[in-house]
Formats: sequence, structure tokens, C-alpha cells
Amino acid sequence: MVSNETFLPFDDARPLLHDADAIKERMEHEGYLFISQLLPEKDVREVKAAIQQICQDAGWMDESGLPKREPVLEGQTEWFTVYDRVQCLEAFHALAHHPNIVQVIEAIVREPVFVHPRNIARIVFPETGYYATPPHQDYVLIQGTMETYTVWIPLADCPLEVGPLAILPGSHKLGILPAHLAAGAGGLSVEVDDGKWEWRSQDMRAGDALIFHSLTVHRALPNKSKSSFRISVDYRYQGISQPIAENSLLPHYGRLSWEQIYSGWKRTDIQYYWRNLNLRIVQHDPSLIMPEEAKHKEEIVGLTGKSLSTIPPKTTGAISFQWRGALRTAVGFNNGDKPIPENAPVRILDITGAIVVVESVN
Ligand SMILES: O=C(O)CCC(=O)C(=O)O
Repeated sequence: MVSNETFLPFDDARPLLHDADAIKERMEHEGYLFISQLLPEKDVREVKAAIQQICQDAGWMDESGLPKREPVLEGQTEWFTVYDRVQCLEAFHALAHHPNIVQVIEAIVREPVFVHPRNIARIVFPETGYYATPPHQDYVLIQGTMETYTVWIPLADCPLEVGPLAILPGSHKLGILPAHLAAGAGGLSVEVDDGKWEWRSQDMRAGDALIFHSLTVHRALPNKSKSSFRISVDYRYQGISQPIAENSLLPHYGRLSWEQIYSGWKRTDIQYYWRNLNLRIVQHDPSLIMPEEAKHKEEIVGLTGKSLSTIPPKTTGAISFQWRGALRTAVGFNNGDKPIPENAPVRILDITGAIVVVESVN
């Protein structure tokens, strides 16, 4: 579907940077801001180099950044050996607090900005278009307040063939759209009438920022390049008075504790900084991430007899695989390279969207 697509470029909001009203108005109208070189390349270089070093240590890429092995996909067991180390990088978390980003968000929310600590990095192997992040809205995954803004930044140049994000301008006015199970990060896909809406995307450079409202429909373009990894970060922000879902205060994928992540850091001001704030912490509502398929078939996956939405992470039990084929291929359900036999004992590590990460407990 995406192979021969052409895109209108983003409207660059860089000329509006001195004008907070114009920034706010553009976001309200379009649901996104593209700001070229919001972060100077030198400010993202350190994080990129650290992530590349971890990928090299793991035998994923060589010293010139070329792939050394078959793709590893987000959510696979081996992917976590790299991702857990990335989550521990101080520079990766520090970049989320960059004043250039915070100033833009402040222009939008008009109050002190709260930087979510649940920061995300993406490492996308070349030639993995089949696993590109499907069209979705962040709100159902993040929750808290709809006035949450995602900032997506490539750490290395990301031309169209390496798979930057694409945006549907104005789609934040559609409300919450029904979502279906799909391959790729988040595991959920919304349907939009392509004839009516116009996707925008373009070559992005390291340090360019795409900032969008939590209801704005966006997706990743496939990484079709033969040799380039796509390395990017996605950070989230909101006004400090707005409600925030409790799991936005936990590390992404919930595998490490903050204590483990913060071990050896120099800066203390960006550790546990939310604990002294009077935040309006609300529960995450699992029904919002229930795909349409699951609404029609309660026991799509889960501990036998329970629905996906009711299983808390770290639960132990047996999985029943009513829709096993679809889940394994389409949702990235995995326990490493081996399929899990029906009703095998497993421990659920995390549930993000429709992706369930489990490990065997034999
Ligand atoms: O980088 C990706 O593939 C997904 C990013 C995304 O969907 C987001 O930042 O909300």
C-alpha cells in the first residue's frame, strides 16, 4: 500500500518559533508542528553515538553503522538486550528535557510543562517495512489527558526510504477512532479514508522534530533501505495541571526499575523529578486499548477465560491461543524465537497496546 506513495512535505513551523500564539494556533488547527533543526545536530549526536555503540556491542551493526545480521524486531527477546541498555542511558533521558522542546510545548499548553519520564527509543533495522508502526492515535496508549504532545526526533538523518513518521493533518479533530490489531509498535491500527485525508511526510534530518497532539493519526513509513538503521526517540509532554496516567511514570516496557536505570547517572535533577510535584495521577483504562477484534471475542488472548484487558503485567499463568496465528504474526506476540505451545505456562511481562510480552516459566 505504501510502496509508491508520494507525500506533501510538512509545513515547517520554524519561522513561528518567536511567536507563541502562532505556534499554539498552528497546533490547534493542524494537530502537528514540524520544526526543522529544533535540536542542533550536536545535541543529538551523543545519544545517537551511545545507541549505535550498544548496537555494535550486540553485533547488530558494524562500526560504520551497517547491519551485521538479520533484523531484530521491537518486542523480540533479543531486542530487549539492546533496548534495556538504551533505557539506562542518561543522555537519552536528558535529551527529553532539552529547553528548545520544552519552550515549544509551553507555547502550546500555556503553563509549566511536565516531561513524561517514560521515554522511548526506536531502533528499526533496514528492510523491515512489514513491521512499520501502523496508523494510530497515541491517546489510547498514553491516556491521562488528550492534551498530551508527542515529540518524535530522528537522531540520524532519516530520508523517506528509511521510514520517518507520516502525519494526517487535522485528524486530531476526529475524536478517538476504533482500532484493530496490527503488526508494528503499539500493535493497533486505525482506519482512515485515504481519499479524504492527505498524509504528509518528508526526508527528515537528525534534530528535526515532529510534534503532534495525542489524537493526531500518524504512522511510520517502512524502512525500505538496504543498509540504514532508523534511530529515533519519542518523548511526551503535557501541562503540569493536567491528569497523567500512572504508567506514564514508569519506565517503557516495565522491565527495569528507575533505580536500575538511574544507576551511575551524574545528573540528579532529572531523576524521580515527578515525586515532589502535586500531579493528578489517574488510572490507565485498559478498555481504551482493546482492539475491535477483542471486543467481539473476549478471550482473544489471555490467561484462560480472561480478556487481554484484564490481565495485569507480571501475572503468571497459561495463555490460551484462540487466535494464535493472527497474534503471532500480526501483533508481535512472542517469547523469543520459539512459539509458545497452547496453554503453556507463561509470565506476562508487559502489555502495551495489543502487544503482550511474555516469557516461558517452565
Ligand atoms: O517511531 C515509530 O515507529 C513510532 C513512533 C510513534 O508512533 C510515536 O512516537 O507515537
